[in-house]
Amino acid sequence: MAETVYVALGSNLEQPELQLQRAVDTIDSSPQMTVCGCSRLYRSDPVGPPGQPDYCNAVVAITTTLTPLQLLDALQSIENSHGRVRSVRWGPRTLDLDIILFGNQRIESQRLTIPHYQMQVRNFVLCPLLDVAPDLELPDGTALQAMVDKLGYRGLRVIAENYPWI
Ligand code: ROI
Repeated sequence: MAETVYVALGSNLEQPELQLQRAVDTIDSSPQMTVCGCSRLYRSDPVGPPGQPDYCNAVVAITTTLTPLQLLDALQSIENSHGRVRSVRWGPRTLDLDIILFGNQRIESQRLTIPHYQMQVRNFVLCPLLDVAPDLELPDGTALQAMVDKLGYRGLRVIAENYPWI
């Protein structure tokens, strides 16, 4: 059965806008994933260690018949093919692709926690998610809109309205 999945994208190195654009192009050209919605493109103040460049953030909705772990593998191979090197925790990165919601499932495994464990406190995830899923409720019944109302858009700027962003 195909599930609707939301994936958050982030980059703050090597032309972040281009990194996110190319990542969505790659996801969409994969036979196992179909992009069915795309947020606006945001620039955001870095959360984490200071002194790193601003980020670009976005969220895509996809449908897929892959299992959560198969999807994680597919997204990690896109991260790697885009030159991602995992180094400093919370440090700068070329491309981050995080599964934030997988249908209505809750998953707690060694490799995967869904809903994503920090999405509730990250407006650079929640605000773009609201663009693609304005009526969304989390598996625990919380309305996304209420979470966005709580956090606000502080530190976020919309830099492109519609995909393709560049
Ligand atoms: N900060 C912002 N603004 N956007 C991100 O995508 C992002 N990703 C991260 C950390 C380092 C936590 N900070 C971020 O992984």
